[in-house]
Amino acid sequence: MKITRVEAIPFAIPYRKPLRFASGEVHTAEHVLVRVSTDDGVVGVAEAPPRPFTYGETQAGIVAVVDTIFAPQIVGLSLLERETAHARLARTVGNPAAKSAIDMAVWDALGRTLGVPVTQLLGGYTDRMRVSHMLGFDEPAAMVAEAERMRDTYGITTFKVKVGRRPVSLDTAVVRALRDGLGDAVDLYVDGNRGWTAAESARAMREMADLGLLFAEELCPADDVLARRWLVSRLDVPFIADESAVTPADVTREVLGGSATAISIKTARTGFTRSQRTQHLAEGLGLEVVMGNQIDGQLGSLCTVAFGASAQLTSRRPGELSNFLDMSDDLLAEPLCITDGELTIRPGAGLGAEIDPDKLERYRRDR
Ligand code: MUC
Ligand code: MG
Repeated sequence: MKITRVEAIPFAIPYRKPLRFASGEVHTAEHVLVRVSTDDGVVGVAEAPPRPFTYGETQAGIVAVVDTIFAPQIVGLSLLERETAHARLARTVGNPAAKSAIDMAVWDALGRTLGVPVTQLLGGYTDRMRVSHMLGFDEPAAMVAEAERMRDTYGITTFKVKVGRRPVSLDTAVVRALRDGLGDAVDLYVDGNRGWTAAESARAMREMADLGLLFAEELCPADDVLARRWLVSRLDVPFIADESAVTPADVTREVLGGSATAISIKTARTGFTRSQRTQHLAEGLGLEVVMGNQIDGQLGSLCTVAFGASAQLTSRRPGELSNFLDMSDDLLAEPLCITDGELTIRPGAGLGAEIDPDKLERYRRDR
């Protein structure tokens, strides 16, 4: 069970359709595959999606930090020394996606070594999650058409609508068109990626008060401390902290400070080890949790569902598990399938994921 090698392999797969939101846009999945090998010949895998507009990481930066700082700190540890691995990675500030991919690849390697699914090691609550699909910026008719396609093809009935544009009516018109077009049989919530001010957010939420939204997420910057507390105190739906609450300490600060009332857990930025700390904190604080999407590929989505399905709190709400559908291809040998609005975990050992060697050869960018 001794870790002998940690590799970071950059790859690039184009999106069929770019995803646009208030803090950025994504045209190509320029991610990093992390592989952790052991002296038993086991290889654990996970995926790091760089999000420079949220955490400052880039593809080249992730490869560099894994190769030069993290790999030397991890090689030689046992797969059972995960807290030691976590403490060593934590000596370096930032780099959440790089650290998380290593953490999840270690868990995957442990599951493969023991012959059990990671989701069972984490808690084993259920084997599936309902799926929520994230709708990026477009014209109202195009966003309604995409939601209808997701509903009719995959049975998805929960949608997170990206908002945060100016004037706010651009987005409120979309949400109204979705409610009018899809009716009350779907659940809708909005995510502003910090695009509006608190006052614009309050106005937009007033304009949408009759649309039965489930949640509002990160509508305005958390750094506007008093304005955000003011906003959250006026809302009658839970306000999800996403990019403002990456670490468990951030969650404590945001929630006890009155600037969030629910949280998004993203395995792409807190791995399994830290996501579990955040989950336990949320349970203690009595918070709603949504398993979020860091615009993950299939491997990242598999990590999200493995974690989300492992506990009651994290599997209660639909998880954001479907944006890999917008990619033109992926690395997994057997693609993920969303059926009747649900994604199930893979039954095999670890994450149950096999990387297709031909696809990796085709998309890797280090040769
Ligand atoms: C989300 O929930 O915000 C878009 C930007 C980012 O950091 O994550 C995605 C999805
Ligand atoms: Mg968000």
